[in-house]
Amino acid sequence: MKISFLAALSSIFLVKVDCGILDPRHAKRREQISLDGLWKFSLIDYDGAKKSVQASDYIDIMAVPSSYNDISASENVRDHVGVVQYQRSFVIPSTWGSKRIWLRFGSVCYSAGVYINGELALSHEIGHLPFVGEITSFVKAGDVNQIEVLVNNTLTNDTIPQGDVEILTKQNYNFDFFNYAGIDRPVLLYTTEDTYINDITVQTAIKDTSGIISYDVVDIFDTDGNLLDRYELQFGVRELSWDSTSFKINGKPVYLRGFGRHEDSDIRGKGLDLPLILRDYSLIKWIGANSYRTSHYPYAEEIMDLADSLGIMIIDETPAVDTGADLLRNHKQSITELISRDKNRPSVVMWSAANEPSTGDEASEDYYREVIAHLKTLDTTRPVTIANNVGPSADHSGQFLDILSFNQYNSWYNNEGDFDVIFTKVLTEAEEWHYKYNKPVMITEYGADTLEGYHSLPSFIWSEEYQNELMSRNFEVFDRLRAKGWFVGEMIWNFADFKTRQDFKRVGGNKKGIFTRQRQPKQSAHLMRRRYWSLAAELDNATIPADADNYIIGSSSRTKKEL
Ligand code: BDP
Repeated sequence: MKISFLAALSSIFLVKVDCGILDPRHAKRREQISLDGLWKFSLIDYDGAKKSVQASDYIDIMAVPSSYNDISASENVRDHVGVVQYQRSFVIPSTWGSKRIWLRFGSVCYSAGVYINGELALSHEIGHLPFVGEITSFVKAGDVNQIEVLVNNTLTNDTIPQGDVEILTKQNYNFDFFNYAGIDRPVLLYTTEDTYINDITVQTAIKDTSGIISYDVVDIFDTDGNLLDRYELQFGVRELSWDSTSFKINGKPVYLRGFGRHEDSDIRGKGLDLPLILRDYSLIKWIGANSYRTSHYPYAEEIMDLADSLGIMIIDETPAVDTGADLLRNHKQSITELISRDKNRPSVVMWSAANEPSTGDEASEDYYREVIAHLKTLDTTRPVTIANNVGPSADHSGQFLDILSFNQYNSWYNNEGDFDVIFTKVLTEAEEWHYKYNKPVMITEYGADTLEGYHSLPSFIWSEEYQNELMSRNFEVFDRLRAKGWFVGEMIWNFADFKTRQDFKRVGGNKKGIFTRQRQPKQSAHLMRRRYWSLAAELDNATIPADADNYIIGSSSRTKKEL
């Protein structure tokens, strides 16, 4: 098949698909076939021809789910700009002949055109979000079928996030994480009857000591009483509220202690990796955090399911990172798809409409009025924020938000080596946000790049000691702010080191993690563990784990019996 690069670039795949949509794995009457595994893979040149496969270049097989960039040994694959093609065959059982057949992708980055037996069946743009479509008329039941997926990673001024293509082989972007691409999340075929459950909305509240659950769909039966579809939805009973000084869950003020994170790891990039996900949650529990932000895009449904069941609070962010005020259509669409996917999740306690957008521009006032109004038409039960790096005096977005979040990199991108600036700068900015808009405030990013194993006394930039000192100076001002009664959370940048584009400022990626990319602790993780558990003890009555502090002299958090 010959593919027009320009057609793919402008995403003119015209087939409508449902977005958001219930995850079929929780449906109890549907048959399912996973298409995860090894697919044939090729790069498509900008003129539409398949690139020739050199033996030394790459293998023409790709794992699904995974990002394709770091699997191959070739920079042609890693740095490819434009379209790649995935192909495989699958068998539809003959028993599916009487059913409706659907195909669902957890996420394809950035846009996808899906061909079944040579015909365009589905298309979608915007990465990190699921899409599904009916393919009954495209497949042959009881026979072998072919699927091809064209994936385009090109970012332009209209995509979310934005980028620009300098020449046809060079993609530029400003955001600070590698532009991984591919079929990053699972691919599933499944069946329904003619009548099926398309959507469910559950809302919960607390009245006195009772939980109230409202929902608008149950099982579906035909006229003879046969069960046609059943969906089991995990939900939690809780009520969120907020005012000018606090953010509350079930009437109790919450203080968020967590991280900004990334979906990122060696080899698989942003591809779904269940062992990694479990390791991350194990570390989040170990360190005593209660929350994180899905910086800077929606994370896999498997990650969100675990947050729901493990009781971790999420600030759920759209893919608008470092964006200008000129991509309204896609920005609103990403919010629609994100909320339809995550609206029933108890873990999601706040929406983040963007990270570090240009809210200092005058045009951003009308832009964010419209973006937030759109978000509020979809959900009013959760507060909305933006992680801002434009100071409050220049900002035009705070008037539309419920909670004000800011990112500040003192003693890193300014005043290197001088920790004394931290206290005043953080205090001043937080107060300015609060007094300008009379709303609760939190910090969503602060931190320092740190090379694990590099030690320096006195502390020196990039050393483990420097990261610790910078954190500890921030903790001091956070505590002063907490005492003011309207500071509702702290999130360090970042949970773990992660890959970025090639850049002289980055040594093997962004190293602001308190864990390494392999998910081992830097010295700072132990410091953070003592802080987060101390906050948990003070605010939530939690018991600090016995091993949070080593015994030194005279006192210990271990009980006498253990000693
Ligand atoms: C912030 C961005 C984040 C970057 C971080 C950094 O929100 O994506 O990775 O800076 O520079 O401005 O480490």
